Amino acid sequence: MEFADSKGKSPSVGQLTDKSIGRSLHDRRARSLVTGHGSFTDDVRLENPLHLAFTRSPCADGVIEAIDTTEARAMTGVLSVITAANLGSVGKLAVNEIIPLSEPLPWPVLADGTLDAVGQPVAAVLAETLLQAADAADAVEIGFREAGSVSQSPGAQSHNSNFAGSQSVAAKNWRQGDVASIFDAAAHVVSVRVQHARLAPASLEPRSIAVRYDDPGFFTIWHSTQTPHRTREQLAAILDLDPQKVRVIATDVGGAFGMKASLYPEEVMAVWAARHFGRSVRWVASRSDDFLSATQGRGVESSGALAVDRDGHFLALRADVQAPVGRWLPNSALIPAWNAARILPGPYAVNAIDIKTQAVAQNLAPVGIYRGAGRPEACFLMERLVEKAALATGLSPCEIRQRNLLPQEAMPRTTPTGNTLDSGDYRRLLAQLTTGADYAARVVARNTARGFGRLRGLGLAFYLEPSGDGWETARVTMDDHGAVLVASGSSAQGQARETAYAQIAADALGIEIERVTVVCGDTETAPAGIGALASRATAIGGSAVLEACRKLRDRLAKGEGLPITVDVKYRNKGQAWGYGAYLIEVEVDGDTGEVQVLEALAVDDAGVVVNPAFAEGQIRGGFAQGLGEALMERIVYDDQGQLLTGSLMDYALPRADDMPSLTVQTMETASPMNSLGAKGVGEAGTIGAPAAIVNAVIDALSPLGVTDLQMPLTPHRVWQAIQQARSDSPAGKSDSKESSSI
Ligand code: SMO
Repeated sequence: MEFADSKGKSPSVGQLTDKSIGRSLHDRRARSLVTGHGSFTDDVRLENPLHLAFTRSPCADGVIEAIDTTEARAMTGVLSVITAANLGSVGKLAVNEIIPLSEPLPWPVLADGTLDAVGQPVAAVLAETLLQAADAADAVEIGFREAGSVSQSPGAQSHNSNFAGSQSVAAKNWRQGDVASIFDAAAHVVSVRVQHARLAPASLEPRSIAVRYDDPGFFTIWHSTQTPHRTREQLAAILDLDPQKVRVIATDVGGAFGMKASLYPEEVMAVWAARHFGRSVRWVASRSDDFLSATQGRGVESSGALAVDRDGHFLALRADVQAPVGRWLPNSALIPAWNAARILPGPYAVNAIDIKTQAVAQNLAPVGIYRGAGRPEACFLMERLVEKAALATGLSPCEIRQRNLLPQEAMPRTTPTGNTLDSGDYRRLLAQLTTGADYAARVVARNTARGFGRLRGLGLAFYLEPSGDGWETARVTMDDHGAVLVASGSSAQGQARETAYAQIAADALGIEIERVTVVCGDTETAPAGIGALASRATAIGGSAVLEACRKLRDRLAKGEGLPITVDVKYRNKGQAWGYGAYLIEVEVDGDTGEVQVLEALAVDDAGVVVNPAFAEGQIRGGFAQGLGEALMERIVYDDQGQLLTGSLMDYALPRADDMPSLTVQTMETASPMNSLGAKGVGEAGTIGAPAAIVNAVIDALSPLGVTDLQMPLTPHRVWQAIQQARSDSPAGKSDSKESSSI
């Protein structure tokens, strides 16, 4: 179809048949970002802003007796010091009660009467410069008495952690089948207990907010967030603002990983102060601020048992998941507890289950979603059980998985926890991995290495990655000249959304991609939407773009003149379940306990892939974070709830040279749950890598009799396990250190 534009040219639609979906086009934003021309929240210029700094709680569980702000108030440049006493009444952050809360927790912007965690904001200092604010925050004195014993931290302690003294705030139980009888009669029962360390999401850009105040009562807020519309809605609710007078802009966001999908007390304080003083306000977290008071991930402790028949078929699963939350709940605080349980029994055909989960409050930093958000925990528990079942039955790790993976004919499959696995061919994907990787030859090579006394191991893991459920918006406008503007309610933090959505729009409209501009992340220019989290932005947000473009094309075909704007609120039919399998080859140094990941191979099915390079980037980035969890990352508190890993000198993040060779392959089965057919891929590597790596290391140490290890597999832990195994087992003793090294 053709129509004349004002210059007399004819912008055409539907002419282009070359597909842009499926091509690895360059990220439109990449050049700016890698050359330092990005614009992050801290780059935003504010006129004469106040700077905000916080005095934080030195105690994990205390009663405030007095807060002395006299000295701080008298310091140069200080405008004000705010405590709970002069804050007035402030609302509370909304929590997604995916599991109903039995025990709502308070949400103080500043500590009110009690100290609930080390690092909790207690007093807010507003000053003319950041340094003045920080100095004055140091001068505020908090008088308090300790209130009692600190809840033990699951995952935070190195050994013997438990939930004693912690408070359950939400719980759920799924049951199906006569689990007890099946366990009684089973040929084999294997069990495992897992402690996930608490992890720091550690985005390159810490939390940041810049608030511009304009009379009368207008706020323009730059916020480093995954969910700008949520920020606006929640700020309006908490501070009783008119949402029409609040504009939230997520400019470039330097990583988020779930940690920036919720609003923080510090950020609410910044907006409160802008209103109170009628001035612009800026707050930027330091790295220490983020370690202390940003949401952390994982920390889940779980135990599970699997009943297996003589032929290696899985019969029944028992699981008990305990997921920590802090003393205040971010929006998605209950998601990890839910995901870590409801995704079980994973990709396997198990019909009888008894799965319990609970969220447990602790006097430590808040816990929220972190890349994977319960998915890695579910995968890890199941894949450790599968590995033990292989040993118990004498089947190979490949064979036992093939025997129990749901066959393609079983799709769609309603799982015993009530989820619908939408599509996929799990068995073919695993076969593609093991064939492509020449698994059989690697087993021979491993056994040969073992013959020389080397600790070589192979590890497999099969993971599921449910993407989010619900709706997202898109507004697509074609102007008089045929130029297309796509405004998405989703947002982005480095996923190259602008390019991927342009690819979708170009294909749907049959036009050159250069004609498409994509904007998102600004509540004024984008329709109200959800954001970039839960592996949902391509599957749901991309489908919204697709549907809007299809409607626009239909209206053009019916002869409507330009400009045309189409608004779509797209709702998916259900979650799209991405999945994949990872194979890891490791060698452990028996003298030092150091783990070397020799090679990693991945096959992922993310459904329809819009841009293979972006999908691969997500898999590699996710893998790096999964490697970090498996080998080195751990938040540590002492038994008084004092943070011992408060800097990047103490908290080990993986570096480029820690990454092994990673071969990424994909398989593509379109999801029937959304228009695009896409599944999630942003969390893939983070979910699959830890289980595969730990399985490989335990396999490497299996000749010594090692059967369990808790992450992170630091050289110290692995060395201890080796020493323990050698002193425990008669075989280990005869296999002397000398003969097994070199
Ligand atoms: S952990 Mo994600 O950003 O839902």
